[in-house]
Amino acid sequence: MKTLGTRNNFLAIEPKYSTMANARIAVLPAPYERTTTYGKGTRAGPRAILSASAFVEFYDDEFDRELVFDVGIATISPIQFGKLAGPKAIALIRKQVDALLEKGKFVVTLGGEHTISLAPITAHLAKYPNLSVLHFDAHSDLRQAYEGTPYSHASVMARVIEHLDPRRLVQVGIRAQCIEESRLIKEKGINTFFAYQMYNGSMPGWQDRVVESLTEDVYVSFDLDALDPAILPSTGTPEPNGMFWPETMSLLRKVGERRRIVGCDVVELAPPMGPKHSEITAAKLTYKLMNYAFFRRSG
Ligand SMILES: [Mn+2]
Repeated sequence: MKTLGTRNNFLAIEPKYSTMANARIAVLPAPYERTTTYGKGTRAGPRAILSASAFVEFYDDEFDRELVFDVGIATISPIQFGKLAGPKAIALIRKQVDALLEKGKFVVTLGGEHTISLAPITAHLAKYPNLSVLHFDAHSDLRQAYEGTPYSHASVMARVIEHLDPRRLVQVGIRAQCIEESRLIKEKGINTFFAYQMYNGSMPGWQDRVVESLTEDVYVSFDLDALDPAILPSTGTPEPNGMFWPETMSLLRKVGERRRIVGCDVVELAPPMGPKHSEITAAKLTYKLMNYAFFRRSG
């Protein structure tokens, strides 16, 4: 598998820490965009995260650690989708994630639209049967189909629960959905933490309740529109009443402390939709996710 060099890879890392042989973490850019609805541009998301990551510090103050030099991070060449769409595109990503998992890598997939998450989630589920999915999003993404396709960014979690016990899907930051999605959440016992509950005081200790809802092995699927548009405006479908940085970090820290994060994705950055600081925030979030995942591990 081809990897990107220092000038283009995640964090702009020299080869000593960024070749496949030297890296425990693999970043897989999947610039797939077919079904975005409001704002376009998620196909430029992975490249923008990689470019911005050159300005993220190697050193993490919270952990007093330069994770990149402890474990190494390789960035795979972006997947070329050509005309592939829907299940064929998902299969292409799945093949790459499977190959990386087989090599023992911790895989971080960068979208692209949220549809891509189906591939790494099912790949991790095959390796970790006890998996639960921690899904950060403004939207529950549980529509059976959207604008005629079941492989839509608005339907990705409806596809996921065809493979995963719906009670093992834990959603946070949710604040925009249709009534059918709301009914499905109740009917299937999906663990959805709505933004209004997180913020109106009706659910004290919601962060601990999120962690308690998770099994030991956790996959984190992070749609960047979970964050408030004030801190990350560049997404295809921004929604008010989103999550802010400190609570996002403290929740991820709790998950890293009490569970095992086995893989993650960061999706839905749409650079043309807003200012540059979104890109830095997305890149920093991606590195923080790695730090929380390796919280209890030396390598
Ligand atoms: Mn979303």
